[in-house]
Amino acid sequence: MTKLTIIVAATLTNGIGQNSRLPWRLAKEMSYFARITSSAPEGSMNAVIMGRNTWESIPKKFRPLSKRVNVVISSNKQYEMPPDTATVTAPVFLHSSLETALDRTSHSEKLQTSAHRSFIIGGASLYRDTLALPPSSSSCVDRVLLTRILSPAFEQCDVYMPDFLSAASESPWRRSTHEELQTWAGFEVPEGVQEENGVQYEFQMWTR
Ligand code: FOL
Repeated sequence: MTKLTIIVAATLTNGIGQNSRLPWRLAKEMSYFARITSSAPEGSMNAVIMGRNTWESIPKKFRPLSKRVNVVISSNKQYEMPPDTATVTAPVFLHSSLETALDRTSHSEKLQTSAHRSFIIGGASLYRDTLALPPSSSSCVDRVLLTRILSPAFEQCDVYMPDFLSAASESPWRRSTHEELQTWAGFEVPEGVQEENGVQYEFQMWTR
């Protein structure tokens, strides 16, 4: 049973992107993303699983995301990783479907051991596909690390994540306490409304 954690920053109307990039620039929020997805016990690594558009949206100097196993999904069998990936700073795997990606991430030959934690880092279609995995299947999303962007509204977003909190689900989502979030993260996470560049947001964790 592979447990998957979605990590996402989304507005109150679930906006996550605009013109193939993040609608905001929040340095501390991005450090939280980097720290939580990179934190793994000595000798192990987490996996960051993403769709092809998300891979291409990561600035070249940051991809592959360091200290994490990068798993990219593209149904286009001709898709080749951009050549800048030759600078092998972190392992990168390309898969043509979510099923094979999850399969290999949970018991990979190449990885030697399985990933410590597996994070789904977007985008919208990968969030949708993974949220739809039934709880009975071999992999399932049981946790969402949601950074809720409270204001401004960012109405110009052109990509939205599914409204997982309102969608009918066999098991309801419950918001963790801030203490539970910190315990799972393994480090101190700022509590309450944060502000950067005039943008207000809050770190939340939801489980089911
Ligand atoms: N989740 C949250 N909470 N915030 C995000 O910004 C976010 N972004 C994505 C997925 N989940 C998210 C997808 N987009 C980088 C860039 C875009 C991106 C994900 C990661 C990136 O460059 N990350 C670097 C940090 C660079 C820095 O410190 O500025 C990394 O090492 O993780």
